[in-house]
Amino acid sequence: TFTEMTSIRLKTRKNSFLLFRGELTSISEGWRVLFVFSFHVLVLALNGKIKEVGEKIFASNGKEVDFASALESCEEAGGTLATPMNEEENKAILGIVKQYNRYAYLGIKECQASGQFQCINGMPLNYTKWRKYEPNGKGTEKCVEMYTDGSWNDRKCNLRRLTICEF
Ligand SMILES: [Ca+2]
Repeated sequence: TFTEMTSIRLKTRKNSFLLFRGELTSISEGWRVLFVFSFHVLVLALNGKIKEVGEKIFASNGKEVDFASALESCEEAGGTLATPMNEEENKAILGIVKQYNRYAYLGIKECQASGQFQCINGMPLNYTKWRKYEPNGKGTEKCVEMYTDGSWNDRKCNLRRLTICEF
């Protein structure tokens, strides 16, 4: 038998998704059961404010809040803060930033001491899009915002920035 954590997304109708998260376990040959731990309906009828890239969906609730609140609202919805892992994902997030014309916090934070930035899930940053001369906070700017040209800036975490989640 095997068990893996998974999430299954069903697109129900235009701009609406059902998101199941749980444990996929094989019970006998050819049969698997999904034990669902969480279930969310993402009803995002927002006229193109959802972007699908590969396995990810990016979406905004349009709210501007500090980093901790943005992360919390994404997690409550069954996702996390948008974290671009490549140019294509960065462009998709940028599309939302441009629609709202607001800077957005990304799911990236500076480590406690090292001056290194990493994804909020602890994964290393293999893709970055720093604006010239950034990051420049030298430990005083622990969060990362996306500008309206798609480039990144390390920034304090207590500002109000557009919430963009990934699912
Ligand atoms: Ca900076």
